[in-house]
Amino acid sequence: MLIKSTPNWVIKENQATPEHIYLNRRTLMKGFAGGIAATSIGAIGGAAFAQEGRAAMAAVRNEAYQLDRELTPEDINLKYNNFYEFGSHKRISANAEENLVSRPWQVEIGGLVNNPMTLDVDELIAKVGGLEERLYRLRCVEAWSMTVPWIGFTFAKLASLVEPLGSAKYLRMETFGDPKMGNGIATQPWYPWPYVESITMDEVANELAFLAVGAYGKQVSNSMGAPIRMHLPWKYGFKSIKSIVKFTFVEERPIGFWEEISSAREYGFWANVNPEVPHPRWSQATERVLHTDERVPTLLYNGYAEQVADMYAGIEGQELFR
Ligand SMILES: Nc1nc2c(c(=O)[nH]1)N[C@H]1C(S)=C(S)[C@@H](COP(=O)(O)O)O[C@H]1N2
Ligand SMILES: [Mo]
Repeated sequence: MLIKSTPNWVIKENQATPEHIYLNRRTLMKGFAGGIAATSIGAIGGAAFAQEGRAAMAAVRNEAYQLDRELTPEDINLKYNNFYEFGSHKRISANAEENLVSRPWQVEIGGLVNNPMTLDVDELIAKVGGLEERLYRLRCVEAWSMTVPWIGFTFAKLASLVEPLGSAKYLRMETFGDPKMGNGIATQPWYPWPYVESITMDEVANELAFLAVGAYGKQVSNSMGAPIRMHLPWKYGFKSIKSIVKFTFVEERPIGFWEEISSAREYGFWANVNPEVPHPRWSQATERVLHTDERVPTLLYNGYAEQVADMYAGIEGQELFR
């Protein structure tokens, strides 16, 4: 089989560069118009595209997913992060940019499935076929929020590739655990590395459950969890594990990274957003919108009740909101 060196979802630079900047640069290159020095041509090109060296990604926006607020500027999403593998503070961006080697990247999908596979992330993307863009809200358990234009595919598509068996009850996900790549792993040995998260098979099948491989029209940045991370917009952000290396369909409920750290007292398995259920140390009634600094009311299931509430009917006795 012929393997194309450039996957067909990577669009060419001239298609990705905003039109006015592309034309402008071409004009400049042709005629050196207006006495602009050659060095500034490079600067214009650099600013227009691939300032972080990430390839552009083409995807059709799925209009079913609308936001009730503005899109968070890209720069804020790139530079305000939780990614403990690179340190336990929000400014891990430069460290992740420098040290996370997100390609080539092997992804293992196995456990209780008919068709286990280990493949390169770009091969996986090609295999699922058809990326879409979705605008999603993200609500961190720390009571701040942002919105993200993710590019990716549903968990359901991943599941249909490997065909889970009837005995599978949960999907377990794992982040890379190499301390040479994430120095926070070495400097914070008291944490239960690698980062693990999991969801139920109902949640795997839910239309909202999304695996992101891009954001803002490009490959997802290292700081945001390159090359592949999950996003479950109705749950607190800690569920949405980054830089995934392994998906395993299992029978027993796995214990998540934060669940283990807090002995399930502060961060539980379900972690569904609910303004009426406070965290043991703070209220969840409102959230700070990152780029405007506004405080707005938090919504049940982060505003996605219509798509997800059904999954929790009959298990209200469990700690669904922590
Ligand atoms: N591997 C890994 N995944 C992770 C985290 C982490 O520390 N390590 N932090 C989580 C938390 S608490 C949040 S709020 C989101 C933050 O995603 P963002 O930095 O893209 O906003 O990632 C989640 N996924
Ligand atoms: Mo978070």
